[in-house]
Amino acid sequence: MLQSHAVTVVDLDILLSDVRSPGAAGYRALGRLIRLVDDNDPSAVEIDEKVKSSSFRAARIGLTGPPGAGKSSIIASALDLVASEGRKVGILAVDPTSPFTGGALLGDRVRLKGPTGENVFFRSLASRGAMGGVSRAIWPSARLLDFWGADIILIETVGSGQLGTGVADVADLVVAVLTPEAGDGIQSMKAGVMELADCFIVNKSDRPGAELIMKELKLVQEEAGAAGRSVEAFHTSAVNGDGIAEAVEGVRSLWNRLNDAGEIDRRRLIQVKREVATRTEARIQSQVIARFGGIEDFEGKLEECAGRILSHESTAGQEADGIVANH
Ligand SMILES: Nc1nc2c(ncn2[C@@H]2O[C@H](COP(=O)(O)OP(=O)(O)OP(=O)(O)O)[C@@H](O)[C@H]2O)c(=O)[nH]1
Ligand SMILES: [Mg+2]
Repeated sequence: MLQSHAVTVVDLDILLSDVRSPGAAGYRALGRLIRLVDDNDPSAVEIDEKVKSSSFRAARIGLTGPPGAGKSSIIASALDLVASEGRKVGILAVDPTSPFTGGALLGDRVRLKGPTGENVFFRSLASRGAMGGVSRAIWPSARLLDFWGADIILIETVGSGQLGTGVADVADLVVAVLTPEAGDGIQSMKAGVMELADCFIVNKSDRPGAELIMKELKLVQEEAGAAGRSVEAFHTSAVNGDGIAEAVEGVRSLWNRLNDAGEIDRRRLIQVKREVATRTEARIQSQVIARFGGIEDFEGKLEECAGRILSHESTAGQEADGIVANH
């Protein structure tokens, strides 16, 4: 039997008012609403409509970097500071795939937090292959966190050689997390880092090689400086909390500086444009698929196209034009 997540209008209103209530009930309601938007449930459009007036309240900070760099550990360590100030923190982790912890580390820490747990909401989302490592659901999920009353939204994404480009489409500010082990990698990352990272955290500074990578970062900073951008770097050791307070303070004042300069507003304009463009593409794609009678028939059509292309009768561009013209 098909399982439906459909929620009636009345249920939605109850859920939304529960989100604003303190403690476990609010947490549970928020979790249910995020699941609905993540599943692209028919109610997702209405949920978004009902929470739109509180969007963009919280500062959105993206953390990206190679698998195992310590992104989750840094967040867990920073939570001790931020949540204890009575601020509400929402965390969205996209594809937490740590070979060490399978992404469980942060979820476990948040669950273990006890009373501060009420100020911290954690949720992982699958990227589903969308836009360079972030899920489309991340935008409405962030708006639900705004509605819940988050002061800060942390978005963790894995970035490989080039940084996870998608994170800049949802975050106001991007923090690149590196480790001493990344030594050789930094040259190859440079192009992506230059464009995307607002600041660096060199984590695992308890390990050998931290000095070397800081030196390499100096070069990156100088180049950025020549291009009129300043890129700060912090040393941390997330396992023992060293440098975390400085990094938190640094990121906080950077966000404030960007905000004062009108840069956060400018970036949010870009984020919203990206969301509309991404949603438009998805809409058109699903209309095309529906026009062909569903995903299986569309796959059949693609197979026909592939046959013609491989036998040199047509090109991929011509086939795509044909599909859209038929649409
Ligand atoms: N020595 C040392 N180990 C650390 C430090 N920070 C994190 N680790 C360890 O590195 C491993 C990976 O940490 P995570 O926080 O899961 O890394 P991540 O970047 O979130 O990993 P993914 O989500 O898979 O991309 C864990 O075993 C941590 O205990 C650090 O500062 N020093
Ligand atoms: Mg992680």
